[in-house]
Amino acid sequence: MRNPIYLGLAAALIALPSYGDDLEELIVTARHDTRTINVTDELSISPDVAQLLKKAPGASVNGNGPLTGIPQYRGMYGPRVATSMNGAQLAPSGPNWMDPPISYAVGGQLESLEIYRGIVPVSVAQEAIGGAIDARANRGNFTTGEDFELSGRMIGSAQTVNSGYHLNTAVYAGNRNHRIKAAAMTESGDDAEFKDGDITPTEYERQRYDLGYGFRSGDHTLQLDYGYNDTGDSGTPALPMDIESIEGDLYNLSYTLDRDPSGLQIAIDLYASDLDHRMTNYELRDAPPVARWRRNTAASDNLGFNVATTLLDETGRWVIGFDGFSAEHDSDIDNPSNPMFFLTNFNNAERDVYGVFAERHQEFNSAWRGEFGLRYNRVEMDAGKVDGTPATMPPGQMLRDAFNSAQRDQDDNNIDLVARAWYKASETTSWYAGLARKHRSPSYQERYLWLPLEATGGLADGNTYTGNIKLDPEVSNQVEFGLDYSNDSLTLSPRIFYNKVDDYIQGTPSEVAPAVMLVRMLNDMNGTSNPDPLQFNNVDAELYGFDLDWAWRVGEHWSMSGLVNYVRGKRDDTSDDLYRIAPPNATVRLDYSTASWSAGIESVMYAKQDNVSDTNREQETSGYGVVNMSASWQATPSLQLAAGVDNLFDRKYRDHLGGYNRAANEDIDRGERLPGYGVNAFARVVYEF
Ligand SMILES: [Cu+2]
Repeated sequence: MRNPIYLGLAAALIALPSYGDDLEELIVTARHDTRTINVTDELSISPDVAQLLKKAPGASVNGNGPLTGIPQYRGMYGPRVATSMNGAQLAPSGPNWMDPPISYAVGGQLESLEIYRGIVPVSVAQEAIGGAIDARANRGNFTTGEDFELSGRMIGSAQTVNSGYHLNTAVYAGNRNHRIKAAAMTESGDDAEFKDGDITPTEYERQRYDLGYGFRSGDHTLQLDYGYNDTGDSGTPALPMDIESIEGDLYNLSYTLDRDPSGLQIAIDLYASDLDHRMTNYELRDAPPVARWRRNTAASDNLGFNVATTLLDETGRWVIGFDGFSAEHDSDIDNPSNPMFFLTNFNNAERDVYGVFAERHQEFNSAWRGEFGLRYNRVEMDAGKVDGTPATMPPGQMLRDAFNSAQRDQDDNNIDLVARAWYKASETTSWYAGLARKHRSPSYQERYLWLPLEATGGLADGNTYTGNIKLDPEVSNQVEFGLDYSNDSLTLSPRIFYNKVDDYIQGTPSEVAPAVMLVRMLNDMNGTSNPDPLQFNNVDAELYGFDLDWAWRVGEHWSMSGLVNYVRGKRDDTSDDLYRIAPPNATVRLDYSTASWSAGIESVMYAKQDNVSDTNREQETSGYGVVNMSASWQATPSLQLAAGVDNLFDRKYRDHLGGYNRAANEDIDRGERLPGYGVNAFARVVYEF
């Protein structure tokens, strides 16, 4: 098999600079079109970092369980939204994304969490037709002296809705050449409550350990990071199984050359992760009859690299680079009470992406600024042969034999284009327009799911699917316009967008006769009533809408802020709507702050969602509003105390993105949309030294 690490090393050597000292000193203000969520200020006690994204315009979260939030941005989610952590990509071990990439970011240790607004620059992510998220961990600081300086951060929080707690300690030591980090986190919670009972199973437990070492000499920095994730029994009531374990080793080696002031930067990342996962349908929820117990053991091995060079000149900068990411997936299903039963769900399903890009940031004059990007990606996929007990039945046998004799290796060549421009009309007002054409090749589930199952990357729609090896890549054609207004007291950033996606990958009623036959046969045998399966196919879709964030400072202590999000997703080839699209929503927040303490109250309002997908048998959801409040007090320069209440009025509501209940529960019917959490009082202590 190709080994991207060696390619990366070779590439790194080639990329080493032949810089001269004649580059002119020039200061260019980088103006990322991003929203940075200030992790220290945001008072989120959720164990799920994805929840923080709701503070950014256009972003929401598909929830399948307390640790499994899948970011949604302007109606797109899953592999359509790129996530990187310290420059590293990661393909979840769970075929249902029980461990979405962002779940490996540790909230209390983040230096920043950024979400790119709208069209994603080609330099930022390989495949990002729906957005990009970048999480950066705090690695500590180099200092100026010989002596090591010690610093650290301890966080403890607790909440009432699930008796959950979170403890996180990070210790940093650094001098001018070395920095060291050691961190540990533990968290757990019971089943969450809502007004009429408990949401089961939503218990969770997770530990995380991180070590980092950095070496700096002159302009050169070398950094080595290691993380170990250990998730235990954790519920996912919107999915057919619950997490028994997610164990992950994450490795990251990076080198940066930062030639300030000449303005040459080189960044090289080599990274890998080794993720193992197990889930069952009988441990955390009421078990089905023993014959239908299922245990799924899955793994993903990830390897990747990025090499990027930034070169400043008098009128802007070039960013040129290349990257590779390789993910390999295995998933096996068995029944511990029946050694005869086995099923190879995915065997060595491999997906490699190799990309090369060039991006130009150009300052035309004091008013006009542009960004132009070109990226070529080659996507290579393959999967090994499969088998399983269901293949002892004729339709299963037909599916297996068809899959095993098919040409499973598939290559795509994708060319992405981005053009964006900003016009600064005055000191307060800047206009923006963006155009892009971007591709996403199918996921391994979409291509290689051979037997009708619900292993869909967390769609959680209750349908079984089969893949389609011959799928074409999605082609997204995007256009967006916006305004950034900012004066002494008011900032306002509206955007409107239109995204036409040719060959959008969507489950459609299966025309694979043995797949339909098998589901019907199993219904007869088991007395179940599963609907006919879907198959992943290329259709056409469009998504459009607008989003806005605003902030208004009213006098010295008072401020108001808010978000407005609207997105509509439709099929273009038939009259159906797209599945699991966030309803229109708005947040309004009022804050009072002094130097040492602050308090805020916010109202979060969601409209009903009645634009739902018939194909996915999606249920409509009513609108609702929730009120949250919080306060924080900087007791001493090193000690911060905070407390708050979410869902103050214990409102019973259903989050349209929250999925349907799949576990027996006397308080919530099966198939009913899951309720949101009830009233939740929480407290947090942050101690920094
Ligand atoms: Cu899983």
